[in-house]
Amino acid sequence: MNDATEAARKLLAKARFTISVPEPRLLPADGGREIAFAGRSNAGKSSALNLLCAQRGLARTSRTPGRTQHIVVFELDAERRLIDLPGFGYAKVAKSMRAHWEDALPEYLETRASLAGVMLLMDIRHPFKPQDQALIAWCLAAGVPLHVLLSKADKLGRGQASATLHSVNAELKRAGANGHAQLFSALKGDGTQEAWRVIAEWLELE
Ligand SMILES: Nc1nc2c(ncn2[C@@H]2O[C@H](COP(=O)(O)OP(=O)(O)OP(=O)(O)O)[C@@H](O)[C@H]2O)c(=O)[nH]1
Ligand SMILES: [Mg+2]
Repeated sequence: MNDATEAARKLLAKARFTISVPEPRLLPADGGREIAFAGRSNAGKSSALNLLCAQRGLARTSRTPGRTQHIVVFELDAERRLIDLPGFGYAKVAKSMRAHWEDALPEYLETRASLAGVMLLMDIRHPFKPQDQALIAWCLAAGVPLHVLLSKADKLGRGQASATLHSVNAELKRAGANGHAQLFSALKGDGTQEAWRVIAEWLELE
């Protein structure tokens, strides 16, 4: 583990629930640096946050998709935050709320000055759903760095997982995305080092 990775591991262990808000305009003041965890409902955003912060009960996880319907803020220190975004693409969430979020998300990506990067969670078995592609395009348009965690990598064999990683990275490159993908398993604890390295860079930890 290099120094930056270790600094990220230590800082994330200090993550504390701060506030949960229904829309971006109610977020804490737009200063310092924050990283948002985005992805389809059930992709594993909250599980990834819990693993990376080494705190089982930090973000609520569920077998029921659409659990996190608010924007949840976790403070790391006075200047740095992690954000658990509502999952997109969950059909059973009220239509009004879904439509609202579809407008609010690109606006958040475009206007949030403190947003240092987006961690996009994609289930390795179902990458690049239309909402993922939209998010990748919005990040690109807004100039926000992106890093993809291919979640639930434990669900595939090694060969299949690395073949998927390869093709996802080729697709990201083709799309001109400002970032690349890695394998991740919240269940097995795989992929933390690589994710912490990216987080350290985005949060400017030395
Ligand atoms: N096998 C396996 N299951 C996982 C992994 N990550 C998450 N899960 C499971 O997938 C389900 C959804 O995980 P969450 O972390 O709640 O997903 P989410 O993206 O936060 O979902 P929403 O809040 O509904 O948008 C839970 O049952 C998790 O236990 C993983 O790496 N491997
Ligand atoms: Mg969640």
